[in-house]
Amino acid sequence: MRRAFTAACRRGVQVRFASGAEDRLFEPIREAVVSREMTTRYMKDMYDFAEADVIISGAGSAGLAAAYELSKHPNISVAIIEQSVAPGGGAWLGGQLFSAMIVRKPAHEFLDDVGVEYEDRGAYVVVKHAALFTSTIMSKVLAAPNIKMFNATAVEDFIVREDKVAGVVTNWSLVTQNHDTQSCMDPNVLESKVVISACGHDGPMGAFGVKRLVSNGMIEAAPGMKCLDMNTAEDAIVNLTREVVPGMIVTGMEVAEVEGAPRMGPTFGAMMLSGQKAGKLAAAKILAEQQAEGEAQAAAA
Ligand code: AHZ
Repeated sequence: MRRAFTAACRRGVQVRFASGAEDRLFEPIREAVVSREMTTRYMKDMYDFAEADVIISGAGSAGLAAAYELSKHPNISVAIIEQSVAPGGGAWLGGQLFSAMIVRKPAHEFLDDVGVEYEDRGAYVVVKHAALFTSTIMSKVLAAPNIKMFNATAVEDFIVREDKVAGVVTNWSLVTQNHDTQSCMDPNVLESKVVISACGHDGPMGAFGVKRLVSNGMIEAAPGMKCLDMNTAEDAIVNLTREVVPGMIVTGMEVAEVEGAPRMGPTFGAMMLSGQKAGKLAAAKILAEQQAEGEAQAAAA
């Protein structure tokens, strides 16, 4: 049976590849090896990132922009937690599921930095497909040695100590989605010095971070995004990107939710510059802490 299958496979092969073996294209491998390669790496990542410098919740355009900024700091460890199997949030398409991504200046400088081509239209630029931006920034973020993305994993809650956000509580997204149908399925935890919440506007999973701050009594309200006004919205989102409570910076459309700012609809510059600002704020905090720790160690020596 197996020999017949192998012969059929050989008959079906049209192209010769370099490996040279007569009866196969691919180098041999044991299934257990594949399993161990995946599981040991994943478990080591979970072990290493149980304490991260920065945790980014949500890998849409704002979360990825924050991660890209932090990729410039190899000594800052960054875990991205994305509830979806496919990271990227709403940035795979422009507005109303059209392809082009409109980016108002000066956010074209961020595109220059990431290396995304665009058509210059004066006050704004156009990326020919939003997926070009998202795939390019994601490839750079994922290749950065200091960054690990855990996708298909949801932030379900926060670690809060002395009124400071000190990490996230996570679960496999499929588990998170089934808390109502199963008895208690306890979560995992990752500690961090800073959490960047980039969960997008309200929706089935959106605005999770600020909604949890409200329900935990750490902020009074998240009034929700106001109606669309591109010109007001984009400046507001970037200007209001800040550490909302100690240990948690909010970026992207989640800023509109917590501040009651207008939405901008299908223009993405504010997501890029808000994410970049969140990354810079987080980096400044961590680098200051690292410097203080270094000085304390030097003084003790
Ligand atoms: O899956 C979500 C998405 O990828 C993820 N996310 C949400 N809740 C999560 C949770 N744990 C882990 N609890 C979670 N991940 O967060 C990501 C949010 O991406 P997004 O594209 O929705 O938000 P953004 O703020 O990066 O970009 C918004 C883009 C918009 S919406 C808009 C408008 O409606 O007017 N305009 C723009 C430019």
